[in-house]
Amino acid sequence: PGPVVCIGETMAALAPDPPSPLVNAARLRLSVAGAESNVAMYLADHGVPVAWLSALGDDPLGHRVRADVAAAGVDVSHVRTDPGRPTGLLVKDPGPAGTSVHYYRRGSAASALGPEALDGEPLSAAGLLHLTGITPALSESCRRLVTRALTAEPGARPYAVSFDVNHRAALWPDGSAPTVLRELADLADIAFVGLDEAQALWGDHLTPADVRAQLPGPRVLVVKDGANDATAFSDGGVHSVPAPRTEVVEPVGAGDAFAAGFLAGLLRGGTMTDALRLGHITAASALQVTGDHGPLPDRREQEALLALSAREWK
Ligand code: KDG
Repeated sequence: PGPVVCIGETMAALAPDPPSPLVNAARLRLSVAGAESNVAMYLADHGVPVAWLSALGDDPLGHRVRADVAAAGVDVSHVRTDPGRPTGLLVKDPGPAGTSVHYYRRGSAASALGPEALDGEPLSAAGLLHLTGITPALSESCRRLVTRALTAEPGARPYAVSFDVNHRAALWPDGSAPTVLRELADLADIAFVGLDEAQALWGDHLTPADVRAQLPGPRVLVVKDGANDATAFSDGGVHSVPAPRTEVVEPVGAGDAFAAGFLAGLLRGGTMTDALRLGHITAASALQVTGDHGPLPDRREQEALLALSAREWK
């Protein structure tokens, strides 16, 4: 199969350092935040050839985003520079009840992406396209991009599409998220959703099996339940793997890391159990750092973890 292509917006991110409510903060740390480029960076860590396709402003924050994603081994040669629009910005506000996120992304360069991003390179050579439920919330043209990728006629789409629901409540003020995200996720070949996310969107008491009943379309559906299990539903049946116990420094980015590990496992030709384990191993790398992107265990350590018996893994 050809390389993986991840499409979506990546923003510059500012966070008080040390963590404190923004109103009292004196210093901010600059980093880079974007669900799809996180997936791309972790895929690159796993040795999977991967391109990130997006648009950035012709501004210093855009140059920083491009450089950071490229430094992780991701092909950024198809990222467009839009001189008329800024790079999006995310500002974190840590508080006693958790960290809230403030977006400054309306009218950003990436929000002007549209379905034409799917024409020509790099999609013409791709084996897998990874999208998330963030993109359809960004603008009308971004929604058309995701809809076109997922509804292409058989044969018009030589690549599989993977879709992580990634519900960001702040981006859906009109309340349409439950309907739109369910319809889009159901069209994907591979879909990811957190159980808490599915419950917030589609019903308080859903079990993973109920989520599968809501989303019968994807060939592979992964329902993640945080520190508990991740369950994959596929033609081959239902496979659950518990999350290893991990010290949690900051959870942001762990969902993206999980998706990358799972996809890398499938692309290596592993079993569903191998793919779920690699998802958990990759997520643990994100949980142990304050940023979105932490270092993976080396390949030998990964192989040793994949080789454990089910009882040893627990
Ligand atoms: O998955 C982590 C992302 O949520 C974060 O990096 C920022 O992409 C982001 C968003 O739109 O919230």
